[in-house]
Amino acid sequence: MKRLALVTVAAAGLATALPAAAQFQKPEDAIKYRKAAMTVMANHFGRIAAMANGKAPFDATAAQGNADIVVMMSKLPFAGFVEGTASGETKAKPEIWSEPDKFKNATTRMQDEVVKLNAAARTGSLDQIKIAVGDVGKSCKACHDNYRKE
Ligand code: ASC
Repeated sequence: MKRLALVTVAAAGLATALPAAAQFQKPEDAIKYRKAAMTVMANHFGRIAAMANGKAPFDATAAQGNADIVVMMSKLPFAGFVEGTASGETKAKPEIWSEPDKFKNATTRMQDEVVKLNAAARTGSLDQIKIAVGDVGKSCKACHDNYRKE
């Protein structure tokens, strides 16, 4: 049992350490993966945004749970932006690969903002959440404006 646990932990560590490209059999798989991760992230962010915008009743516990999911999901999409995935069923702009440092900065900004949203959710203050939701939204938009086709 102990050995099995060790093997499982080792396997999980290896899986996360593998280069992103090795995780996808085909370019389409990477595109599907990143879109799926974005979809789940947007859905759970949207549930908090709905509370912030008065479109859903404020539920502090639900806001916290959704923020946890957003933080986790925010780490995932970018492994899917592997070389050779600028065409196909994607709105990704070629600038993602021609200016990787700028793209990375934009993704890091979003990841930082969702961590702040999670902290705001933990205060239980809707006012704090409203501010953080606005900042997260701006970080989503900034990246989409530069790196996503219409
Ligand atoms: C969302 C969502 C986005 C961002 C963006 C903010 O809820 O799905 O892509 O916010 O619309 O401008």
